Amino acid sequence: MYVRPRRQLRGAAILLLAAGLLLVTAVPALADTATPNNPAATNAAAIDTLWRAVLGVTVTIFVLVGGWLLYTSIRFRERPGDTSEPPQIHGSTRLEIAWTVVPVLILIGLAGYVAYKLPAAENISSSPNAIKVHVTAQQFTFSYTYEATGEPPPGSALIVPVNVPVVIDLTTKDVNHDWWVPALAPKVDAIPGQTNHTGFTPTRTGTFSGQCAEFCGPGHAGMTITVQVVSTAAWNTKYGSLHN
Ligand SMILES: [Cu+2]
Repeated sequence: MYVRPRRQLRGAAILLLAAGLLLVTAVPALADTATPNNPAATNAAAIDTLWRAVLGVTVTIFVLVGGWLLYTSIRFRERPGDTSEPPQIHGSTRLEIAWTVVPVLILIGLAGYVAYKLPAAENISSSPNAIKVHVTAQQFTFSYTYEATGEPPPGSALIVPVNVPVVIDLTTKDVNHDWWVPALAPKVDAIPGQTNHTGFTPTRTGTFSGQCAEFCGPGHAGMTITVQVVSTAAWNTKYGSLHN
């Protein structure tokens, strides 16, 4: 007679459950692999946290539903020689209410968490110490001017000090563009005749690259962005005159 591999199946179900739980709790350890960026600013960190929360919830649901589907299709499959009719069940009000209410509650929870985190992602500093930069987009470059001095940075990169909020005013000379450095700040459109705002507070030094994120013509692919976050010492000795 055929022996049902019940133990293995039960083991697999428990493993799947554990995998789901692990994904939720261990996500911070996977920050660099589970999300597109290793954030370098408070704003990007908030976006990253949101990403991981949504990913954690959805992956867990996928593993649980997919695992249950797999388990039941193996556990209750037709077996050779067994011609008996399985129990015929027509509807279950309780189950149907549950699978309607539970997803709605999950979505409300996620929406609430996003609404709670969004201000940190979009936060544009009103601090008087913030470094204000005018970013001008045109086919196919971004150029920068420090508001305090009207000076541009020495190269093509925007240079800012670490741990000081940066406030960006974004305009365009021609068509729509979009300033986006994923490790630092949310993307923001440059729209003709309008000044848009974004900002970020860098939390570590380094060179961070981005890209125009709005198709703007044949040179769009080459419309790159480089932001150099320098130490306070380097800023004070080398670049402070750009701002003060
Ligand atoms: Cu573009």
